[in-house]
Amino acid sequence: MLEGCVAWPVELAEHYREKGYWRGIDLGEWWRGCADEFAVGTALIEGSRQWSYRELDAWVERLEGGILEVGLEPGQRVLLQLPNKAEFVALCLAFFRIGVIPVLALPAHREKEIRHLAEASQAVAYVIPDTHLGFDYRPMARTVLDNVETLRSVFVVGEPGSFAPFSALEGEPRPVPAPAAEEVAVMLLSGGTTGLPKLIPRTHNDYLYNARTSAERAGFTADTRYLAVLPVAHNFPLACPGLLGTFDAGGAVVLCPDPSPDTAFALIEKEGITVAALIPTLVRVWLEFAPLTEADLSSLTCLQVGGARLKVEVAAQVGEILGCGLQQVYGMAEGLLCMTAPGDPESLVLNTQGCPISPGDEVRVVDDQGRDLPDGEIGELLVRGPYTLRGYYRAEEHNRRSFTEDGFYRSGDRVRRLAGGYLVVEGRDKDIINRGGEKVPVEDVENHLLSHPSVADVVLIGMPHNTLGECNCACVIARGEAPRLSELNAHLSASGLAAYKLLDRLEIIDRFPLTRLGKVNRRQLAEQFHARVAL
Ligand code: OOB
Repeated sequence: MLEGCVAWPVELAEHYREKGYWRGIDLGEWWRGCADEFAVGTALIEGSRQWSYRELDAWVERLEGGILEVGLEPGQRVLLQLPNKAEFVALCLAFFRIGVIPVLALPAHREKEIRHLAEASQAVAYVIPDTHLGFDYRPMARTVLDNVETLRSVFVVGEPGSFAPFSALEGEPRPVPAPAAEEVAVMLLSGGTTGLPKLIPRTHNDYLYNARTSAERAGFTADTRYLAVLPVAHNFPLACPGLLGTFDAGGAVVLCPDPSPDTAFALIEKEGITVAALIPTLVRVWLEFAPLTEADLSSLTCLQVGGARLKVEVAAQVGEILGCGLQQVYGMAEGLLCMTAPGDPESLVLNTQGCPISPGDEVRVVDDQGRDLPDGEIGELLVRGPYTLRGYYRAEEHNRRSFTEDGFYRSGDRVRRLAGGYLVVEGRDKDIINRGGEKVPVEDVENHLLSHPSVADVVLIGMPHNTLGECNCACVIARGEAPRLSELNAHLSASGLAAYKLLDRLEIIDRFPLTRLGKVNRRQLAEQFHARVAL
């Protein structure tokens, strides 16, 4: 396995192979199999562009040729930051086939995150759109290119400016040696509990199993028409079951350029969409607009919801208002996926986040001392299994804290297990704010706020929010005159932070409550302000 990654122990790997979880084929070979089997079926639709499996495969082959011609090699990392465009899909498949490893940045990431990702992955190339949602990625790419030593080239989908156009990655098809199924296929990003995102290496074996098994749990078939609403660089719409799961079943993927109900509802009618995946924040917006739309949403049979806890009251409205089934999805880029199934009793679908998709998933719920708890009690979820990482990329020290000695990943999520294995996510221990599904690492934002001259000290807490679930609230001890919210946000933007990390609220206080050890008592601070909001 790529240096800097942690492989599964030999016996466990053997076990996963024996059980048939790992099929020993790489994602390139898998895709070729899909292209052969579903040949003339529709694979991908983006706006007025459309590809059958065979047509998409022909494009992937041209890209393979071009990628090798520009000198990219198996095992090298390429930072990919594209919105929901067909180029993202074709390029990923071509990279999978060659063994070049895409590092999947989100379109919302800005200079700070991108530089970190390029450095941490030692990326040699960076692929961007020209502009997206009013942001020009090219000046940012210039700064990143100038500052990251390993980075040699930038490719642009759209108007390239001073960089290479995307078409430079297209060439003559040529034979390519297949990567090993045990090798890293893609790097995903962690929500990040300490500062900036960590890189999660996912292998061909494990990611294919992830996509296929979740597609089976969701009942995907060749009739599935999947609408990719969330940014496809995220694990949920990419492989849970998402794009890859839809391809595995021979269905069609429709790329949605933005998640607004206007755009999405029109596409549901036009393309006869059967499944879409959303975060809870968007579910609320869709439920609000569905009664007002003239679009026919009757083709929709299932809405998959995950990324943050879905309130029971909202869950109950999905069937009533959208007239489709609900499937709860509790997942993480690190691996473990839990889902409810289409035929599950309503009480489980509304109240739980499902059960693990694989019999190979070993889930433990433990107390503060790491002792296993009986069903029904709340504790931290630890997990080990055929598609859960064994270590972040090049992060030895962090790995010592994030994994038990016998390789269980400490999720930082607080869950309760019901008899039968269904899980309810009750909260979390880790220092992130789940802002409507987008994960905000508090330490990262705090560090940037500390560099503002009017901030003597700061603690970032998650504040309850009606639509987002949680929002970002900075509790600041001021130095001299108290800073204003707009001033701090301007400072964060100027530092190059993604927009979802900006502050929604600011509270100026005199001192922080402390624990008996003298550390800031974050929980008490949060409770103090939650109580105030509730007043
Ligand atoms: C998904 O992946 P990430 O890596 O962005 O975030 C993972 C974290 C989990 O550890 C948990 O804290 C939270 O997001 N989460 C949920 C949840 N799904 C994720 N919390 C409550 N209820 C849920 N249903 O967010 C992700 C990856 C694959 C599929 C779906 C979501």
